[in-house]
Amino acid sequence: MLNSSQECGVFDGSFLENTADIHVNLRASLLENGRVLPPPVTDAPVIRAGSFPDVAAAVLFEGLNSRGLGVVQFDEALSNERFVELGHLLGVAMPETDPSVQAFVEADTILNLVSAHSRTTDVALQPFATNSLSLHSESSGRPPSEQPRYIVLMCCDPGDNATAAQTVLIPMAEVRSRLTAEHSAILSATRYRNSVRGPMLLRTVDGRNVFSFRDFQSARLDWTHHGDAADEASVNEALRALLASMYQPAGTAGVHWTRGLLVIIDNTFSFHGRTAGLPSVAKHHRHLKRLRIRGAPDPASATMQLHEAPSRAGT
Ligand SMILES: O=C(O)CCC(=O)C(=O)O
Ligand SMILES: [Fe+2]
Repeated sequence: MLNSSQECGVFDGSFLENTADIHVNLRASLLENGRVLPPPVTDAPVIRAGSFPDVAAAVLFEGLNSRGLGVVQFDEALSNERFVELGHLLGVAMPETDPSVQAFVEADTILNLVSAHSRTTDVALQPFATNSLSLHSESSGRPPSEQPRYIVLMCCDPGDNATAAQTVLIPMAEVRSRLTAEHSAILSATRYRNSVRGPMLLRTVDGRNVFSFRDFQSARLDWTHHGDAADEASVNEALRALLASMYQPAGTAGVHWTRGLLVIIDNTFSFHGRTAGLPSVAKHHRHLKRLRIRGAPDPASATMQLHEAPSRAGT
């Protein structure tokens, strides 16, 4: 018998991964086994930090426009001031207000991702530890207008080994291409139950398939389905297919961090995550600086802004 919410085509359910799910092994093999992934870009231009923003900004916007990824290698890490200025070219930087991360925040919007802790089960500490980070889109439960459009990462110190703790990228188009039409339809009509204003897990933006989704690993994911799926098991099967597709190795890249390398991820183009770091006997810790940018809806309008920006060349 249908319950009252099923009668009007909306029903709730919960997803819990099984250790036998395909993605569980794929995830361990991608994130935990010391694999060195191909870098997303092999020809990142080397640019003097002092010439910022003129040369770098054009390269970054070109990459963001064409494939949702901007990469430049600065000869030196940008100062906080210039890093913030680069963020302004993209949009409005989001303040880091979470009380649990305040010790790592500078100038309201810069998060220092320093892997100073060894492995921990405390989820709030994991970005600052040698843990891997499961694949996700940033702020996946928030309404689209409150999600960052760009994640800007700049390396101050790769730590003892540049290919431990790679930032992992997988294009959403690639993930979508491995799903059946039926699974995609279910994901397009399912959202996190607790995020009443949040988007469906899959939606279309400017004709592109965009996911808002985080792999919660062994934690339970409560969802609400608004579509035509037959039952709870059908929705969970679509979620399993999504996770299996996210962790397929084909199309995955890993950033090999070097000091001064700057990577901008369009949060509507790729999922990101991180491979595990080395145990923290490290002499010096991996250190990235991060900005989250609530972007102009279209990088083209950010380019407009660039042309209006005052030149800083040679200063
Ligand atoms: O540490 C990393 O490589 C990525 C961390 C991350 O997911 C983020 O800053 O949003
Ligand atoms: Fe992230």
